[in-house]
Amino acid sequence: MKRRKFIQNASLSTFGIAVGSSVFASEKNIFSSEKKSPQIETASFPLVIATWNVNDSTAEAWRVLQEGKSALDAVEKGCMVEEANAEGQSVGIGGLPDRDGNVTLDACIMNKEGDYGAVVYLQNIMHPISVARKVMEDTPHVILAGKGAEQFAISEGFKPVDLLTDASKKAWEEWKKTSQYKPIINIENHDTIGMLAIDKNGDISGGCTTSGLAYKMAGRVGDSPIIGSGLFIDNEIGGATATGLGEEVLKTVGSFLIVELMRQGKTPQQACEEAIRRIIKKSPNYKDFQVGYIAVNKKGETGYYSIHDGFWVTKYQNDKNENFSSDFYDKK
Ligand code: SD4
Repeated sequence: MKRRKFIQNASLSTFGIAVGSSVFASEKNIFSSEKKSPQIETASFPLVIATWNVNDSTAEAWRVLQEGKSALDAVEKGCMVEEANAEGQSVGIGGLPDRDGNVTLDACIMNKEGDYGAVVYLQNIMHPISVARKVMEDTPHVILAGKGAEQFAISEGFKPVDLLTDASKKAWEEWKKTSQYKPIINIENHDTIGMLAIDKNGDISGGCTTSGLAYKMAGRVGDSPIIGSGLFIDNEIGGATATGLGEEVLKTVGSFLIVELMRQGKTPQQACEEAIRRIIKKSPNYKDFQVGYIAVNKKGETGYYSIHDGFWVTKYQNDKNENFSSDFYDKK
């Protein structure tokens, strides 16, 4: 079943809870429908955790980690799987376009040294995560935007491609009939892939890649490529990444907040919950939008939390690639 479809169809599952200083999560493997023991200690690495049901991506990242490569290599390769998946309508090729019919991509990557690279409003390039890595490693800058980012990518050997697939074009044409812009919880394209990995040396890196909100205004950039908002890594402490309505994540600098809360002693779960509460406090209209966070600390403990039901994460750890339904704030 396609991921988006699955998210829409997913029935209520069991939900994660944080206990003491370790994170335990109740879980359900959606692909085998096998029920697991409700409380499983999650700390250990290497590990990969990503937003949404992206088992192929986490499997690729895991494969890279098993070769002994770095967490940075793992998140890049893992994110690339979704970027190349033309059926995924929120990342890379096949992403839903902006109001004018242009597919514009945002991505960023952070390594264990705290270096960061990003591309925003990138068009015609299939792998923004790799371009972001090149920005980080091969330029004196941290963010390249639009035409400049595209020219840089081409100069680095990336091939231009048409990112608008027939399916996404059709969806956009359908949308144009009403041109109503209203984010719909869990359906309005909340499939951005944010990925965190810890390699065998215990070093942490992260990546985040998206086509942003469907039918956004031309020129709109979300949280995903912005350091501290869509992603933040501090190799001494841990990492966090976000999905959902980017404007809300940006206003609360969510991923940085989570890492700082972990620095102060909170578990990844507690930190994700606090970051969601900050959004709730600020935005009385939180019922109308979704945000989900995932986090990992240096020990390999993980956490995830969202405003509403319907947020899923994928984790590859201890040789198991599994999907987890996130606990959430709005219990009605
Ligand atoms: C954005 N946070 O551009 C992204 C959207 C998202 O799945 O998460 N989509 O605001």
